Amino acid sequence: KILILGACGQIGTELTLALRARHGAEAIIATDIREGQVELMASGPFSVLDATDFRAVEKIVQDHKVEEVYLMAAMLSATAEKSPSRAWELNMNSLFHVLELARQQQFAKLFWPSSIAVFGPSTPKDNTPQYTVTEPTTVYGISKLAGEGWCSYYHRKHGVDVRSLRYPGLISWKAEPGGGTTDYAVEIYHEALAKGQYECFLREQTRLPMMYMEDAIRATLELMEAPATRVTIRNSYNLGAMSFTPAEMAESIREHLPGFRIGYRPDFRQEIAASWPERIDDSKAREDWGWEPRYTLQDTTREMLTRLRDRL
Ligand code: VAH
Repeated sequence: KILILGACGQIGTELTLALRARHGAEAIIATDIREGQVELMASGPFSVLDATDFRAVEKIVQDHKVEEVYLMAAMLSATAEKSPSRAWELNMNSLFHVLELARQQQFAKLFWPSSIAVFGPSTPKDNTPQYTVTEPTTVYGISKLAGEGWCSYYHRKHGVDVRSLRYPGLISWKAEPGGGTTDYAVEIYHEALAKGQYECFLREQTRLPMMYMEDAIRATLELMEAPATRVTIRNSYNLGAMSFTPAEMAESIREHLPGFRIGYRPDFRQEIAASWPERIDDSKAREDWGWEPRYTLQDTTREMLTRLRDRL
């Protein structure tokens, strides 16, 4: 059985659906602090579960004889800046609980998402290497960097098979993103279809590493299914696909909606975005377990506009 904590989030929703397609609905125990969107809730068993409640997580692991855990519950960068202590508690205590259960051999394999947010202003921004300076300036980035250290520690000291990816900004249509700095890259499609225009909260030329959700889900499953001997990085793998600015994104939308207009009104999230890399070097993921992205910005824009139109 596979347990997903945070199954109703932007990644959790699609991860749950992909794992259910692969292993069967009953093999996946989906949990979150509250219910999620319709398709997810109709796809198989769901339980309300607080990922920071050790006894509750332990009980569900034991009751269902869970062998694998995906901890997708977290507070993202923008929201975390407004609630630092709650962000730290959610992001760290949930991780400690599952690392401890894995150390006690109550389950065998753990996935935990990190982020390009572990990099800061002192990190080289172009082709950011796997090994480089990591001085995050956001609450979220600090928690993700600390979490990477604990994952590596539990692997080295206790042999825990924990695997992690430094996701770039993720673009998806099935579930809304929640409180991220890269969420502009999702909102823009909704607004382009609804209003023909979008007011972006980042600057026109802010270049960020991004990825379409299909690629992110495939990377997660490929990493988790790789032989343990191929997984040589046990803090977290750099993972990349594309990099673009809001201006370039608007251009790709105008290929489908010629009249689309974009305006810029940077807010506090601009400072967060400006502290992150522009392009990621993910050669270690490519060497170790054969990572290869498939979606470009053009593919992403075509997919997003088509799917959102069909849903409207
Ligand atoms: C955020 N989507 O914006 C997340 C992610 C790299 C960005 O960590 O906080």
